Amino acid sequence: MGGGVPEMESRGSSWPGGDVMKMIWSACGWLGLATVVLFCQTLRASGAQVSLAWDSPSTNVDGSPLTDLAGYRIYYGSASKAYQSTVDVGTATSATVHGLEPGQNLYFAVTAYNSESNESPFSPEVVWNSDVNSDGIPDSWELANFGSLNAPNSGPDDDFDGDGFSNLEEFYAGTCPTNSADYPGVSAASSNGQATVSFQALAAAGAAYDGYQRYYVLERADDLMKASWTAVSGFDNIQATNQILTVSVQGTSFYRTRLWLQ
Ligand SMILES: [Ca+2]
Ligand SMILES: [Ca+2]
Ligand SMILES: [Ca+2]
Repeated sequence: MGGGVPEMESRGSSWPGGDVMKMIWSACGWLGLATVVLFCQTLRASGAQVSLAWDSPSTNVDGSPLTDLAGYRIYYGSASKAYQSTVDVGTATSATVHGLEPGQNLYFAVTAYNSESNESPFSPEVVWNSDVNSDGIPDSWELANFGSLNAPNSGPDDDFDGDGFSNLEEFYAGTCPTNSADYPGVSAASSNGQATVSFQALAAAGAAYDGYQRYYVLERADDLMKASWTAVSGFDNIQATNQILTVSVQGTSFYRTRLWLQ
């Protein structure tokens, strides 16, 4: 009956995994700041590879210095927060994962562990939108719309359906690249003497947009020759949820939308 045994039992029964909790909250405080980033992806013969980097935690939850950090583990898989693979990278704060398959998005998170093998919870998740042919368009979008990654006229600068918008622009806009009647734009209407301009803010939906939201700004110019476009008040930085946005028009003016993913 050594003196240390009751102490261990006591800690175990009153606060299971007490040291784990310290690591948990420490990691939340440091890895919780979206500090895990994908910083490059490249293509190799064996498939794609993805590099990740993260900041190291430096304190415990109680504010004391974290002095027994022993390493990190990368977790990843094809479904969010259901990771099938693990890589122990030691104390390195960056790592590269190889051999990824085209068309399959992968979700990554990192944990930290200490010298007692206590492990933090997962960091915020980052998504790798598979782009093994490095054309700037997620492979899942290419496969869904063109059937393969190298179909004729499926490149980012091509305009497969001839609607005036490139495939890359249609990816950003969320319109169909194989339907010439579906393209980004605004429409004008008039009712009871009041002219309006409207457009639909298409939500970023589907695997190709994992981790991204689509935003819009509606801009107006009174004189196209001067090309001085300004955002319409109340129609800037609009997060898209498939809502239809309408603005009343006074006099002669010109409208356009700009959109982006972030
Ligand atoms: Ca691609
Ligand atoms: Ca097009
Ligand atoms: Ca189209």
